[in-house]
Amino acid sequence: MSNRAVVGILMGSDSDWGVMQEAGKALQGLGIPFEMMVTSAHRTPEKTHNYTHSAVERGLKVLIVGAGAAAHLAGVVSAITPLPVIGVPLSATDLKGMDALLSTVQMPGGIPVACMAIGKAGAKNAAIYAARILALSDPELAERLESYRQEMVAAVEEKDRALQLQFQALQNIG
Ligand code: RP5
Repeated sequence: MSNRAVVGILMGSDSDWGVMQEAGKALQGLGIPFEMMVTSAHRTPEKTHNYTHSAVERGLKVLIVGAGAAAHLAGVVSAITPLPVIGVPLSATDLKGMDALLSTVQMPGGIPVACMAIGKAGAKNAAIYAARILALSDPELAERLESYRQEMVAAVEEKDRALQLQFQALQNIG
């Protein structure tokens, strides 16, 4: 894979970065070149339109879009581009992300947004989902994704081994 960005991470505000960096970390770990930008559907509509219109010709393949509150950014981006758009609803108001979740997930027919979970898990999964899309035409990336899955399996097995030791110790006390 060249160093040219194939994933664009957009977020509605710099206040989203604490969560959206999870997407960046996951892409980095999988060796996927990406770029990122703050742009808002409401506050900077022209910047959002210009970036999204040029996404395909600049070589981007997937867009990850995080926003909180009345989160229209992912939907607006999907309305402009033919690229797959993955939305990450973020907690930014007293509604703790439920507002953004409903705004992101309830897209009208014809303009899809693949909506992830609210918050950090959603940001991380957005990156892995993007990787799965890219892996359809990149066998080496598919192998790295499989290694990632195996690492998770090993980590869970390790946790279970530790739990079984504690369980045995508990029984011995009884
Ligand atoms: C949304 O409004 C942003 O995505 C952010 O989650 C939220 C609050 O933005 P700031 O007021 O912190 O800039 O558009």
